[in-house]
Amino acid sequence: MDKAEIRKQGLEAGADVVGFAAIEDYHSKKSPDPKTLLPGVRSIVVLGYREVHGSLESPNKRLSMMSRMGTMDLSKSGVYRLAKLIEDRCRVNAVPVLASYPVDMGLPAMGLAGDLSLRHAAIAAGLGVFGRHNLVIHPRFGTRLVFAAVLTELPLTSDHPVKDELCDNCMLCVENCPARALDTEGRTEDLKCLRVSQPYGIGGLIGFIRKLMKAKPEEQKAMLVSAEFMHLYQASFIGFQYNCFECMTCCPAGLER
Ligand code: B12
Ligand code: SF4
Ligand code: SF4
Repeated sequence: MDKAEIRKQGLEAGADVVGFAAIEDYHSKKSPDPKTLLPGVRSIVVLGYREVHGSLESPNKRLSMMSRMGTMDLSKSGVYRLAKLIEDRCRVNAVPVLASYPVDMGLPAMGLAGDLSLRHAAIAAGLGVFGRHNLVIHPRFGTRLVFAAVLTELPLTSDHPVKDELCDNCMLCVENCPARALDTEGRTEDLKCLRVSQPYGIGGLIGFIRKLMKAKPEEQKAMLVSAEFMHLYQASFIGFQYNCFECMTCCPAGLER
């Protein structure tokens, strides 16, 4: 399979964009060496799936999250399908990398670094550039792309990098971030973002358990039927719940609709 055929198959599997990076062009200082994921790795196929605009912009953030999960499911089946096709047709190994979780929850990453940095992979694969919000902006789909990837042993060349500065520093993302997590250029303050964007994530769970342990028996009974506990329960089986998508929705850069 050549790049054109892999791209065609990726698009047929539901991706909106497909890009290629030779492994030498992928640089992410804080991420593991890709050889620890696939010893013979030579290239990365990056697939971008656009978010559903109506859901992303919905005032009901449950619908935005639902749409994110649907988009991630689509990307999951896309990368598994493509990886198997590459293995069958080219007789090389391939490794799908999912859009988000699972990630290493142990030290030092503690859930804050993926096995492959999909933003750095997307940039190396010619799918966009970093914006002031530290997310990748695509020339057509803007910030509204979810990425997933397939590592392969095929010697594929990188696509041309995006040369344009798509972010014009309008600062809308910084001003609209409810957590003020983007105030420092080139750095997202992870914990500030997490507290607002995932109120029912690990931080919320630890806070709830601490309060529960200190509460009197009657208060404990009430806490276990509270909305807070119900949200935590739901997060425990759906995986995670983002409540904030502001930096994605407010960014006008590159967005063609
Ligand atoms: C852990 C994680 C987080 C952590 C952040 C940890 C971190 N510092 O990266 C938290 C929970 C805070 C988070 C938040 C969000 N995330 Co997140 N997250 C991830 C995940 C799973 C791993 C990221 C990782 O490995 N980071 C570690 C290393 C690579 O980070 P780093 O080297 O420190 O780089 C950081 C900075 O240094 C800076 N940076 C690095 N190099 C350069 C160069 C330039 C020029 C600039 C300007 C900046 C810059 O960018 C990074 C942001 O802090 C990825 C999926 C994946 N496997 O890649 C998704 C991912 C990055 N998240 C994504 C999204 C959309 C979000 C949120 C909008 C949440 C939401 N509602 O969806 C927010 C946005 C926060 C923001 N504006 O930065 C998307 C980004 C898509 C895109 N178009 O870019 C990804 C790729 C998921 C996906 N499959 O699409 N996320
Ligand atoms: S909202 Fe404005 S400043 Fe932020 S990334 Fe987009 S174009 Fe750049
Ligand atoms: S997801 Fe929300 S809280 Fe996190 S950086 Fe983006 S706007 Fe800020």
